[in-house]
Amino acid sequence: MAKDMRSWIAQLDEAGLLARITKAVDPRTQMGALLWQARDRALFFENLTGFPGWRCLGQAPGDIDYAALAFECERDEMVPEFVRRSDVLGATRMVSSGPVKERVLIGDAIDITTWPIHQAGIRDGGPFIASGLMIAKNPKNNRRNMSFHRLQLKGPRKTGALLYPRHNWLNFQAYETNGKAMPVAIMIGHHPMYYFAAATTTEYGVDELEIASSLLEEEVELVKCETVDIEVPAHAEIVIEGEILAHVREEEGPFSEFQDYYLAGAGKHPVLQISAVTMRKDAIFKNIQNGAEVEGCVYHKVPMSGQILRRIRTVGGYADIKNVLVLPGIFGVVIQMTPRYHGEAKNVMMAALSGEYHHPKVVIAVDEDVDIFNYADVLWALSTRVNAQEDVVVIPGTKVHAMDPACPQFGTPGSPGWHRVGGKMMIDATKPPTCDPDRRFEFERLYPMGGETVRLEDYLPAGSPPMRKRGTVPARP
Ligand SMILES: Cc1cc2nc3c(=O)[nH]c(=O)nc-3n(C[C@H](O)[C@H](O)[C@H](O)COP(=O)(O)O)c2cc1C
Ligand SMILES: [Mn+2]
Repeated sequence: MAKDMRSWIAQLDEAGLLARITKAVDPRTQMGALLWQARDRALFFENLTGFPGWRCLGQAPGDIDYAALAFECERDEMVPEFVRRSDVLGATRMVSSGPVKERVLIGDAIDITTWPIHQAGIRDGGPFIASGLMIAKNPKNNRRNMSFHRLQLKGPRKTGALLYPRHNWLNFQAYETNGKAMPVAIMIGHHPMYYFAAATTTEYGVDELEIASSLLEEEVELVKCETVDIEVPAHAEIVIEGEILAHVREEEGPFSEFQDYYLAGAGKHPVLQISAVTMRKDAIFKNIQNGAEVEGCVYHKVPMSGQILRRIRTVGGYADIKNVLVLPGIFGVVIQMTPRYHGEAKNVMMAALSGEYHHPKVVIAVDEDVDIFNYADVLWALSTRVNAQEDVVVIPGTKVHAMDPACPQFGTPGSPGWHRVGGKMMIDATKPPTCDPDRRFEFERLYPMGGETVRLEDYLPAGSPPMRKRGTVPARP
């Protein structure tokens, strides 16, 4: 059976990570706050004020701590597991029909203003679909690309579309320079592996549906669209078909974005005109709350960490990289590694700062004895293992993410020249390398006497509350 959003809901439920909300919730005024607060479980809304018959899923996963459930591994293993699964592209297969074709709506039968699209943040320019995975083709070779593009609700068959200058923007440029609209299909609601795949940036021309297949470890079944020449997953909840109009730009934004800010990116953006909708007869809507540490960012953190891990482990032919974790707001990256030579950590960090993604501008290398999922531990390494005059390097005048408000902007959002320029920083907070064992030994972390056998729980009075995690004894290095 194909893995889809319903099998994922069942998996979350079984793991005790799904809360069913039967009390009435207004997506336009209340859902954003509820999703924001649900950091350690997914929410399944069954009663939506103003949207009878609809159900919605959000924060699924809302935190990196339980995103690993989708990969069926431990949290610390998730990024290496992403790399292992996506090392070889998977496959897609055409099928004649599927659940996403249970209802077919064409033209004026469509009214997306009746969908439970939520308003995420107080300054958002209205409700946005943040869960839409847009599939478009390069008209020169017909290769597919799938990526997230926020869609601002603008009418029954119309939305805005923010195409950040990456692959679908390149595709759109290929159509628009010839005066043509870009046909697109947008999928809403599927297994989270589609979301991790859509947030993966790799070489232009690689089909993210094949990445989804490799992450799912099964073939992805596709069906033909009704009004555009595009193939879409047969087991999605909803598919929107339409076109991004040529030479049309309209005010779009602001929107709750990945850095936890609203304004960067707002401006004049392309417009989607909808021609068809296909969906399951009891379709479940997918709402994504975006921000520095909510569901939207989880989808970025795993593939970005994975793509960086894949890239840096080949620096110098081999580097001993243990793990990578992108920080909240996703402009920062922590690399966990065992440096073998003087200067090796800097070589690795340079590679991490200039990969496929535009976001990384601060990279911190720490040693294998630092818990990169514990920001306090990372800051401890930063403050006890850094000699700032040699371990901190700033590279000025690099191209940074166009939605990084800390750096000056060139061009305007929605125009071909849109970008920002600023500094990138690397901080070597590793211990001296293994080739210098005496110096390295000076940084051995202290370990409590008796720590291998003595446990405080066994000495506390019966019925005492459990110790908080910070007090547990780490494994002996
Ligand atoms: C929740 C979420 C929302 C996103 N919104 C947008 C968006 O509005 N516009 C955009 O161009 N990219 C957006 N992205 C980023 C892209 O999907 C992502 O960087 C992807 O790797 C780009 O695909 P590409 O490399 O094929 O161009 C979003 C990502 C996530 C996780
Ligand atoms: Mn792509």
